[in-house]
Amino acid sequence: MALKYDDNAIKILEGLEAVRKRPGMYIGSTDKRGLHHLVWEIVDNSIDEAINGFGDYIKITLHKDGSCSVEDRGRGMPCGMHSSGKPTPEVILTVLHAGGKFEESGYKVSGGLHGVGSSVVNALSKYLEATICRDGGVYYMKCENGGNVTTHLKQIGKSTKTGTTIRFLPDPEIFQTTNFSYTTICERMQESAFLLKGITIEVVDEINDRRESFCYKRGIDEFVEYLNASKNVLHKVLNISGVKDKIEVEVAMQYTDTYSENIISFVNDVKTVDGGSHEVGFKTALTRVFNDYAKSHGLIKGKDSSLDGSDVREGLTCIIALKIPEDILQFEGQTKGKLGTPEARSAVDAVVSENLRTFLEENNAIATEILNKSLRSKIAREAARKAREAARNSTKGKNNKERILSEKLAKATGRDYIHNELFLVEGDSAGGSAKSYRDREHQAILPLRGKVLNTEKASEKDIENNAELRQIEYAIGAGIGEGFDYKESNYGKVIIMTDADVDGSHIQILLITFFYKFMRPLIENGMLYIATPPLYSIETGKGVKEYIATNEELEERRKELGNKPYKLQRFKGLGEMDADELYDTTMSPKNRRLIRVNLEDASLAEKRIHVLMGDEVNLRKEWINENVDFTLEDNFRK
Ligand code: 2B7
Repeated sequence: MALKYDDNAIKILEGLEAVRKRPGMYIGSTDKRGLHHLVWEIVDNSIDEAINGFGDYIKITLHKDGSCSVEDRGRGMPCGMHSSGKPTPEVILTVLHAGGKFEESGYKVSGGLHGVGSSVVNALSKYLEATICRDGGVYYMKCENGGNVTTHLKQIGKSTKTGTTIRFLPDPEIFQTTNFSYTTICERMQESAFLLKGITIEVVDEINDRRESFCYKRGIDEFVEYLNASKNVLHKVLNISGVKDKIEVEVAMQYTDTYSENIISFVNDVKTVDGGSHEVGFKTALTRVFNDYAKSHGLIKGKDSSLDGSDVREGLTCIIALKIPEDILQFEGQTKGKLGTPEARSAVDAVVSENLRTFLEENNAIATEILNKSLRSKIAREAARKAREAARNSTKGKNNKERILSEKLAKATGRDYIHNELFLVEGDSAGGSAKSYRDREHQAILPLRGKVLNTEKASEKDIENNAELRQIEYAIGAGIGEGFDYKESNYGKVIIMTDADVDGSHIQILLITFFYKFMRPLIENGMLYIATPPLYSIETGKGVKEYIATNEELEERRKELGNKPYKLQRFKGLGEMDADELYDTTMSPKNRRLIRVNLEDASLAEKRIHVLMGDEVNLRKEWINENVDFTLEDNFRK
C-alpha cells in the first residue's frame, strides 16, 4: 500500500508525567495484567506494520536483566526531523498521544491505544531503547527513568534490512511485580498468530532458555483445530467468510461429541470477551438455519419441537473474526469487551445464514449427525428441567435435598441473600475451622473433599450424578445450565477458599471451569471470588502478629525489619491456621483480599484444564511452575 506519510504527520499533545502519576488510567492496573499490557502495547505497533503489509516476522525476547524486547521487520519508524525540532522516534516515544493521522492515511490499526502506546510504555520504564533499521542505516536512542532521553537518536551503523526493535525494562517503582510470564506471553502471541494468517511470532525466554514459534497459514481454521485437539470431532472445520456493509466476516466452526460450547470472537484482532452484536448475529443465524433444515427434512415437526439456541450450540467450537472500519466501530461495557456496532449483527447473520445453509444441503450426513446431537440435547435439557422441578416441589425431593445438604453445609442464618456468602473450602479440617469461627449470619461453609470432577466434558446429567457438584448446585439453589438463574442464588458471593499451593490452584481451576460451564451468569455478574489466605505470619513482639500474602511482600518486610528479632511462620495450608486466624486473615470482610473471577480468567481456566488434566506431564509441570501464584488479577479489594 502506498501511503503518504512523513515525519510531520505526528501530532503532539501532552507530556509523560501524567502517565506516571496515574498509570491505571493508561494501562488499567499496575499488577501482573498491567505489566503485560506494556508488552501488548509495543507488539501492537509491530502487528500494525505487519497488517499493513510490512514484515511477516515478530520476535519477543525476555532478557536476563528482566527487560523485554520486541523486534519487527517493518519499514522502521521514520527517522527524520519532526516539525517540533526533535527526531520523529523521540516524538513517538516521549510525547503522549503522538500518533499518525490514521483516518486520513488509511493506516489500519489493531485496536488498543491506536498505536500511541509506546510513549506510555516508555513513561513506565526504567529504561527503553529503540533500534531502527531504515534507509540503509541503523539508528539508536535511549530513554531512562520514565522517558527522559539520555541518548538522542543517532546513527550507529549500516544495514540493508528494515525494522524496529524496542527493548524496555518496567519500572519496579510503578509495578507490583516486574517478572514477565513466558506462558502468558506465549498464549497471547499464539492467539495473535492464529488471527494473523502467515505471520510468524517467536517468543524467546533467555532466562530459562526456551523458545516457541507460532505461524498459522490457515489462520482461524487452525485455531479451531487447536482448541479441539483433544476432542472427537464430527467433521472438518467449516470456514465461512464474506463481506457485507464494509464489514469483513470470517467464521471457523467445528462440532465435537462433547457438551461444551466454545465461541470466541474478535474484532480487528482484539478479543471481544463479552461478545456483542456479532455473536448475537451468529447465534441467531445458527438457530434459524438448523431449525429450518430440521423442519424441511422432517427431523422435527411443529412449533414445540423447535430447537433452542443452546441445543444447536452443544459441542460447537467456533471462532468469529470481524474487520470493522473505525468509523462504525463501537465497544460497550465497563471493560469495553463487548461489540456494540449494530451493523455487525446483520452482517454476520447474512454471511453465516447463506453459507451454512448451503453447507448443510451439500453435506446431509454431517447435518443429520449434528441435528441428532441437538435433539438429544433438547431431550436431556427438558428431562433435567423436569427432574429439577420435581426435586424442588416434591416433599420427598426436598427431604432428599435437605439431607444431602445438611450433612455438609453450614448455613447462614441471615435472610438477606445478597449479603450472604458461600465459602467452598478445601478439606474437612479447614472446613471445620471455618464453620466454628465465621460470621454465622452471613457466611455459609461447604467443605469440599479434595479434587472435584473435571467438568470439561461433563453434561448436566453428570453433575446430577456427582455428589460434590450436586451439593454446590443445591447450596446455591439457582439451577444449572440453561435453567440457571443468578437472581435465585442463595448467595451474593460464592468464594473458593483453597490452600495456597499447587493442589489448591488446581482445585480453583476445576471449580472455575464448573462455574464457567454450568453457572456462567454467576461469573458474568461478578459473584464468584477466590479467597487469598496469607503465606506467612511474622511475630515482631509479644502478641504483635502480622500476616504476609506473597513472597515479595515477605522480602520487603524482612528488609525493613533488618536485625530486629522476629518469629516467622509459614502456612502450608488453611489447616495450619487457628480458626480465629483463618477468619481474621481470609474470611473477615475487614482484612481479607478477594479476587473476583472474570470471564476472561474463567475461559483461560477452561483452556488450562487441557494442560492440567491431559497426559502431557511436562506441560503440566511447566504450567504449575509458572502459575503457582495464580495469575488472576486482584481487582477487588474490600
Ligand atoms: C503510530 C506510530 C507509533 N511507525 C511508523 C512506521 C513504521 C513503524 C512505526 C513500528 C514495536 C517494536 C518493535 C510508517 C507509528 C510509527 O510510522 S512503529 N513501525 N514498529 C514498532 O513500533 N514496533 C512507518 C510509514 C512509513 N514508514 C514507516
